[in-house]
Order: sequence, then C-alpha cells, then structure tokens
Amino acid sequence: MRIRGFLLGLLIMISPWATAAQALPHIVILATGGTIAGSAADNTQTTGYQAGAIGVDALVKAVPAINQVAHIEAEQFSNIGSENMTSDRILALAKRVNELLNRADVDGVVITHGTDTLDETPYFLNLTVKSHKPIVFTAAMRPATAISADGSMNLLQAVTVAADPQSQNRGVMVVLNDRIGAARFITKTNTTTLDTFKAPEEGYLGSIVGGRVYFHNRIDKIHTTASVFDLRKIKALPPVVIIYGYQDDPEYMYDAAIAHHAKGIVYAGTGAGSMSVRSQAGIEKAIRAGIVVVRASRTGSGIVPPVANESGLVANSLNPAKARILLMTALTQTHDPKVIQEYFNRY
Ligand code: DAS
Repeated sequence: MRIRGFLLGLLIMISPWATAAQALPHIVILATGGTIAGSAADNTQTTGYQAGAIGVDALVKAVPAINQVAHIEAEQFSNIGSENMTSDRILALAKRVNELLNRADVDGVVITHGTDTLDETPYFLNLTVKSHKPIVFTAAMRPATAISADGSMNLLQAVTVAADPQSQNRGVMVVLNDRIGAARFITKTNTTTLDTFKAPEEGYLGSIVGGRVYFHNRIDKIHTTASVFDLRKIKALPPVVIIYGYQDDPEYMYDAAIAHHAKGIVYAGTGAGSMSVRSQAGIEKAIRAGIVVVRASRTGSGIVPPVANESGLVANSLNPAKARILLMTALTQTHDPKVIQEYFNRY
C-alpha cells in the first residue's frame, strides 16, 4: 500500500500538470463585498439589488478558469456595500494585505470591492502597503445574478494581472472592463455604465486582451515601498471632512467642522479650487483653529495650482475623495503644512 502511495506521489510530482500547478503563482483573493457579490431576484435587474450577498468561495467557484492562472487562496474580509467602507475598515484591510504579502508563499493579492468608493480604498493601500508584489482591486457594475454580469470576467482578469510578473512594483491597480487603472488616478465617472472607471487626464496603465496583460504606462508618483507612511505606527486615521464649493455655499459648514473637531478639511472647490468669499472666510477660520485645509476641485480632472496668498494647501490632481485619503494619512505623520504640501505634490 505504502509503495503504491509513494509511486502515486512520485507520478504526481513529475507529471506536467503538477509542474504547471507548482509553477502557478499563489494569489490571495480578499473579498469585501460590493456589486460583484451582489444578488437580485430577477436576472434583468442591474439596479436595486443586494450588494455583498454572495461569499468569496462562490465568486471563485463561478470562474473555474481562474485555476489555470493561479493557485487561489480565498478570504472573506467583509461583505458590505462600499458606500459603508470606513477609515477603520480600510486601515484593517491595508494591515491584512501587508501581512499576506509578507508571506514568502504569497505572490500577489486581489481584492474584490464595491465600485462606489473604489477610488478611495485602493489609493489608501497605494500609500501604505509596503510590497513590490501586485495588489489588484476589482469590482463589478452588474450583480452576479444579472445577464452579462461583468464580475466573473473582471475577477479572472484581475487575477491574471496579479499573476503576471510585469505587474510587480507598479503601485496598486484597479482592473475592470479589460482595463488596468492606477489607484492614484482611476475614478468612477458614470453611475451605471460598464466602462465607468477612467482617469480622464492620465489614462490607463494597460489592458487585458485575450487573457494577456499589456502595459503601456507607469505612474510618476510615490507609492507602496517608496512611501514614508508606515501602517505599524497608525492606530486610527484622523477625521477629515470634505466641504463642497458652489454658489451661496455657507460659511457655517466650516463652523460645523471646527465644532466636530475635524483635523483636516478638503475643499471641493469650483474650477481650479476657487473659493467664494464665504468659503474663504470659513477656510481661514478653520486654519486659525488648527485644521489643515487642502483645496481640491469638483471638476473631476486637472491640477489645482498653488496661487500666492490663497488660503490652504492645494491637492495637485487628486480629486476630493482621494485628497481626503492622502490628508488623513499625512496627518498621521505630521501637521507641518509644508511637508503635507510636498506629499500632495508627489504621492
Ligand atoms: N453596491 C455599490 C458598492 O458596493 C455599488 C457597486 O459595488 O457597484 O459600491
């Protein structure tokens, strides 16, 4: 009996499949919820479904081809709509990803997530995860139960990117709809369409065609192993709020931020971060109260340039939601406006 077991083991070891299986990268899929795990009663429903209804094992089981691309280890981190992601949760997620990537047997991580705040969580990990290994987020615009659901192909493509040696040291990436976006630039540009994730000014890092990964870009921003931010020192992210600029915008929004002990304010300004007289007064009051204020733009793309004697720091090309992620992270490191401005220019 033992001889037979030994011979069988030997056969498996030398068979081409075993060699292939051993050669496959080991990718951990962390599921957090979202529409990719969504479920609806009717397969024609693409709105009004339950997000975060399906577990990670079912998501992986629905894509058998994934096992030709990588050896998969699956973990359910959470199962929520990403509108309910919080700074505590993204901090815990980043710490878990760091732990996983510190394992010698793990070659990369894929994270499934909701699309609604998919321009926030990936950017936080881009700032804080200390690894050259690929970290790839993916999501879906249609629930798993829908006709032509996009989640399974997005998951297969995300694992394909994470398993590809070209993906090393490119910063955190976001893969949907055949495209590879950079966490620093990608954002949701449409409420419902499959091609909603874009970086209007900077474009994509690459694409996946016929199961192959094609890169054509690298980002010129500091990320992952080159970042100064160290999660081991971060227990919680300081409260930072976003205040939107518009006609008649009231100064009392800043009073509320001060009264609720915000440590930072991101101003989602009109145009290139322009302030009304009311917002200017509110921002100056907040700065006097010790709050760090960063002016971003509500336009969706472009750079907010520094202008002499205009109040507050400037967000470079970060949209308000990403600017908030960077300001929260920066405030765990320093309150020095000059240093924080450098972070906005380079991360
Ligand atoms: N359910 C929303 C979310 O979790 C939308 C989605 O995932 O597409 O972000």
